[in-house]
Amino acid sequence: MKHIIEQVAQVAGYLWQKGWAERNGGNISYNMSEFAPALNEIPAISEPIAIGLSVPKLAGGYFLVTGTGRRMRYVESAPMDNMSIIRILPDGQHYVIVAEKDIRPTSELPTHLLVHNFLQTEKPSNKAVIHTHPIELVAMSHNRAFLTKDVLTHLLWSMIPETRAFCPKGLGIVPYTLPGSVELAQKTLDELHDYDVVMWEKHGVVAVGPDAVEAFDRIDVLNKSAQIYRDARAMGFIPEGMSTDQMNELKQAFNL
Ligand code: 2HA
Ligand code: ZN
Repeated sequence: MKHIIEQVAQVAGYLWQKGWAERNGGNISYNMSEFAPALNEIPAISEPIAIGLSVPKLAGGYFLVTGTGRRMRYVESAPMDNMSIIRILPDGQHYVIVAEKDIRPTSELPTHLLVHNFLQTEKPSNKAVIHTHPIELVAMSHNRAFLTKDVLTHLLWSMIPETRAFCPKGLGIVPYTLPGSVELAQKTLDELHDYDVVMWEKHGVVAVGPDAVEAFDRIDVLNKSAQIYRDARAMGFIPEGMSTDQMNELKQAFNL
């Protein structure tokens, strides 16, 4: 458990260093249900709180979650003053806080839990969910032409071979939706069937991964491509991008 808390704290620090986590921007959650036997012994320190939606597959499960209004830079320096561990109650519609302090979870909890509910059976090796505000990717979501399905995916893949190799499913797109809403959670889930990273138009991204570092890296490779695109445009030309032949060669060589 200590290792997981340390790793989530480390990744919170990366988000701040990248400039992706202004004020309280962004949030991280991690599925800690494997530690249920030990965590079951801990009494609740909050009353039952409604999730606002139903996550039946998570009943009895545990999640490490960054706190609402908390800053990523302080999640790094004082992890358990800025995160808590929650237990999902048997009804799948309420949770209680069990550790360490009564810190209320992120405003994006509906998305985090609905995504974990999906991962539980569809992508069980993925335990971490990150939401953050990567500057260049968010900037690109202000161009309507990039919001058509897979236009941005192919552009980003073509900027540098690593992006396709390490984010082989590309980038899903969710049209602008109110932050923290159940509607945003549901639309995110729809995209996660096909992608591991999803863009929230004019807001940020959500990524899943086996752990917090892997989820972070999926965003980082996509944003690196966005930076290369931006820099080429800033140098005064439209980047050529890798050719279709080069992309196909890569796909075969890396079995993508
Ligand atoms: O945690 O980023 O989307 C603050 C946010 C909400
Ligand atoms: Zn956000």
